[in-house]
Amino acid sequence: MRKATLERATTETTISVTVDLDGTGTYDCKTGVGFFDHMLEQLARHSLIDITVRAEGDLHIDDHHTVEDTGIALGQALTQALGDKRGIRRYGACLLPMDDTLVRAALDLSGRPFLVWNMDFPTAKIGTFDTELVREFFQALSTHGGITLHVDALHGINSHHIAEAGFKAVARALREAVEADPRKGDAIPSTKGTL
Ligand SMILES: [Mn+2]
Repeated sequence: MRKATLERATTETTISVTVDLDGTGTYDCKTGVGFFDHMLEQLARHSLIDITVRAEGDLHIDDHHTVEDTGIALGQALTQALGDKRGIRRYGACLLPMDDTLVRAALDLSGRPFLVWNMDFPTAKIGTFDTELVREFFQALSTHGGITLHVDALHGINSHHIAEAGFKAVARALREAVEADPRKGDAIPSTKGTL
């Protein structure tokens, strides 16, 4: 069963995350940050990974710790659920349009965290949400999920669309990468024999 449940508590946040890589994209995400919940729901829906998140963070300061630590916990849960990565496709990519916006995501479940981030937001905020936190989330996900992740906005004039297309593009790429490749059987998809 490619599932994981993880609890993470610090002085700043208390987070529990459950993922099921072989899900149907169901979600139940409550972080206290409305826009972020909306983004996590996109991540689940379009990756077909079932995701449950409960986060209680120091929102009286700002959303930063809650968003970053949720990325850490989700990354750790992904790593745990993937195990030794036997039989997966490993790579995924997606070119995702959303109205004015076009985002490209490409990723490798390499075990080597690396983020290449080329997303410019025309506004500093989406409602009350700081747009710079989108990068913070994906940096944490990449680091703790062992993901080489490239995300580029090729076009985009609306910050909500750019953020949402980013989450959807990564979700679609993730869906492909975690999927079983029927031609691979039980093989680990690396000539090194380990990922
Ligand atoms: Mn939206």
